[in-house]
Amino acid sequence: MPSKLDSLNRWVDDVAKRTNPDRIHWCDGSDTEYRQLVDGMLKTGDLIELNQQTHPRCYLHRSDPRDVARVEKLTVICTRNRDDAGPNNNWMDPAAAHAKIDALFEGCMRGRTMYVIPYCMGPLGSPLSRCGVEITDSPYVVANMRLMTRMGTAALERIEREGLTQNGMFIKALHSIGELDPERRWIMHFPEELTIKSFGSGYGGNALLGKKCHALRIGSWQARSEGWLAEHMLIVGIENPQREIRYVAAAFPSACGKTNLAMLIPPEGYRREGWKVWTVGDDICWMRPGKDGRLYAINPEAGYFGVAPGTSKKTNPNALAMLQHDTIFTNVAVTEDNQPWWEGLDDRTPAKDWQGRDYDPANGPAAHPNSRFTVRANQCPSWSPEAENDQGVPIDAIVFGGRRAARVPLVFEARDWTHGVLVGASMASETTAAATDVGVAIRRDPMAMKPFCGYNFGDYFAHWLSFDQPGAKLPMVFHVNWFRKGKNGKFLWPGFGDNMRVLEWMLKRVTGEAGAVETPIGNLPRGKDLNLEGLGLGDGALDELFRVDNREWREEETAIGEYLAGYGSHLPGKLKAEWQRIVDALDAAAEPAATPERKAAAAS
Ligand code: OXD
Ligand code: MN
Repeated sequence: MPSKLDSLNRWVDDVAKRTNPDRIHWCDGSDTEYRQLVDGMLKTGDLIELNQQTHPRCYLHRSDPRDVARVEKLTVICTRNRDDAGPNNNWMDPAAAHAKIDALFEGCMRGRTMYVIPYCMGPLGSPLSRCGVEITDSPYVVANMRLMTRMGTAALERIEREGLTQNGMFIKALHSIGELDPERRWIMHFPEELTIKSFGSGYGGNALLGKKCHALRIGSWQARSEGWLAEHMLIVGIENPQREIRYVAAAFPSACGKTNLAMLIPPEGYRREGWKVWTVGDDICWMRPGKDGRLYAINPEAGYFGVAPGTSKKTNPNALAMLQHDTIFTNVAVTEDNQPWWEGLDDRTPAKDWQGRDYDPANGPAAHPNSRFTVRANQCPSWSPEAENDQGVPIDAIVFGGRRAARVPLVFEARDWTHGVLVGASMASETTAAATDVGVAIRRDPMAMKPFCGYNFGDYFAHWLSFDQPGAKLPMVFHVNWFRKGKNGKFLWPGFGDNMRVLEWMLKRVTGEAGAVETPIGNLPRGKDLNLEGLGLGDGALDELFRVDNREWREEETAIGEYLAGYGSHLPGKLKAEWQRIVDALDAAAEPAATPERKAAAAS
């Protein structure tokens, strides 16, 4: 038998009996194996070679056009008790769900190879890491898992060690692309059984099961029972001119700039002074309290599965640099000389669109709006070696944010942890192309976890609140909105590298070096608190960026209150009381707009 662990062998056997593959391949994670997989896919057309002079070992995958993003309506949490999944999730009874999806798996791998992928989420030696085994019939998934996780023999050894010695249990993650038929597609999670079953999609989070399914949905469930947090957050280290590095974790919904913030290059003046940014992770963060009361975080992933459109020399030069070699692109366009191309990259005209058709603007964007790159994390020039630290990195600030054209100021600070949890729970954002079926303009997306929390959000908020223990040294909590627009419909804030100015303020709040003014919704920087040198923002833009309109916010809080009430008896009383405190403060605020403090302070 290929593994020392009977339970693993038995599961692989059972799956093979059901799915009937021609061959079973246990993945070792070696370079040779990767090369063979790529060669095989080049032969079948699953991969297309890109220009090897400009982009060595870079390939393009064109997905089925009906399979281009996560599908939230087919994503299900299956728990014995419906209430445990909560109103934030689609729910199915586990027995009914197994029956439904097992019928689809019946004989589905006939003529195919079944790949067994042992993987570890997080550094191989870290006590914070967790392991799983994905079984799939897609070599594209195997190649992506190799870039995105620590996969192969070393992971299997850890799984065997844990399985044989402790009650350590690996996640069983079963996947088949089936026929890629959207009518025969499900992404099912059984957190009580540490099991995932996904059928009918080969795309991203639907198919690379270590990512959203394991590291977030099942991860959040495990995290609650074990006293940690599994979050949809980037992790970034900010080094100041004194060579001190402080770490920030930030939760933004999909396709709202987590990758760009994680790889930010500070503005010229900052670089001259010695500021540097270190990338630990761009999408997922697992955090747990250390002995000293601080939260320590690891990035469970080993690669980036990032959105390509919009990535350019201006928006994210680090990402562009890392995408020049050893990258798998999915659903991007290509230029005449076969280089990968997407909207926002540069002003070249592509030759073929994401479906391989001759480019015709009448067909829409050349690259699919949710086209992606998959690349090993350490290819990023700003990659932090601390990403391999078994103990994780200490987090000083947690940032929540959304894409909001109106109402929400550039940045504000929560007054304490409880308020911070409310700020996270109240998050909302305009929807993006990362999920195809959401269909609303602005949706509530608590902690950016709406599509990813594996249990009832009411219980999740309670879990967050529970970290506020005597002796805890919790991070400060902030909210940002890079996307506020002026009357002319243009973004007010330049974003990207200039977001460093906001990060600097946050970290100086942590150390007590920067000031702020209190408002009913939280503490805001005044003009003098933020380094805006060289930005050339007019007073009008500045005022609008920081404007807090109490009447608008009263409306916002009403909507938040209604949303939170949807969690009924699961909603923690403490969170409700905190919401009431903000509402009372807004009602008590005399003037309709709260900018006068800012103006007065800026003038002084
Ligand atoms: C992602 C997502 O792919 O959030 O990271 O959709
Ligand atoms: Mn994500």
